[in-house]
Amino acid sequence: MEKMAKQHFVSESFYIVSLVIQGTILIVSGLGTSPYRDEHTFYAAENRALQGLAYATKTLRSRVICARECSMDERCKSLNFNDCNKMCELNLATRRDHPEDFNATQESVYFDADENTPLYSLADSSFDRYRSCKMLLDAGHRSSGIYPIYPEGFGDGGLRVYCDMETDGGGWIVFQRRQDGSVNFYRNWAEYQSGFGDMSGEFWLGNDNLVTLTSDDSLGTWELRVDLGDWEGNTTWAKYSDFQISPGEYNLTIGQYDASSTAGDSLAYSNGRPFSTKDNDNDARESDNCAQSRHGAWWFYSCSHSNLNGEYYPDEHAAADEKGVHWRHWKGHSYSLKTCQMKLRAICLNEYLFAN
Ligand SMILES: [Ca+2]
Repeated sequence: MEKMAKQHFVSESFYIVSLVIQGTILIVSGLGTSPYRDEHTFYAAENRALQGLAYATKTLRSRVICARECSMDERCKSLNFNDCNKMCELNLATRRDHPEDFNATQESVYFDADENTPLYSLADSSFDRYRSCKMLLDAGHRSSGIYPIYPEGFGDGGLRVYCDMETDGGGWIVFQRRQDGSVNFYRNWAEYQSGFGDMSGEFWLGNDNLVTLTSDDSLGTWELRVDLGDWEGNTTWAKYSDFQISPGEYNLTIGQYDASSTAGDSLAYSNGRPFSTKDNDNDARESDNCAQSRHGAWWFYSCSHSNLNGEYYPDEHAAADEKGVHWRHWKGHSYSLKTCQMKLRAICLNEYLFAN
């Protein structure tokens, strides 16, 4: 009773729905013109899903709207809603019918008409396996460092990653770091594919890992952040929405450049481009192999405005001809940076995408 919210929605069919939410209970009641049952009460089990029994799947903006869909269909016996990707699944059965398919699933909530269902809720902190650095952070892990995560596609072994729990709210999976030149980054396709280096120092997490991570849309979408440092101790950053690396030639996709970024946008020029290494020339310059002439591996076009996998130089002046670790819109193409990190973070789809 302590937390009571009452909302009214008018749908396309003038079906008026009154919703009362009290903790884990959701009451959907139809008024007047509804041809269906007048009132439905749904009970929630947080971090649960009934798997493999959906007859309909749709993207809806909230669990309330998902529950309304269920209440309007005689076939619907229960529902799952993913708070991140806003996926609503209407199920033909309940957890009682199929206890073996009623699983612990982070970011998901399950509803049915059984008042005992809330007893099956799981707290975020009850999971011993987390699917992203962001979920680790939300469960109370606040120190940056190496953690195992278990996203879709990595199986029981999971993936070891370095989580940055401090920068910009934390929850970042770091996938590239340069800081002292201790690791050679002028490497071939197979090495960039599988990754190399030392995760507590300089490293590349691997293109195949980036493909698998960014294809897991149950976590929402991915944002990309680049942190840069010069030889005078100055730092800057750039952030992009909708980061994805595709299978095959590891094409880069980035969405919006965050306008509050301070580094300038030196990656838009590479948007959509395949990855190139010294032994795999996928750039758009016929007479040249950008990865060879720039001593790096990047999403080269003809060639690029950045190359954070370039040659590491002991100071800013040593790099001529774009060979260094550079980000053109901050320091120009012949300034080789002292430090850089590239990281990605899962974010739930923004509410504004679904706003009326
Ligand atoms: Ca070429």
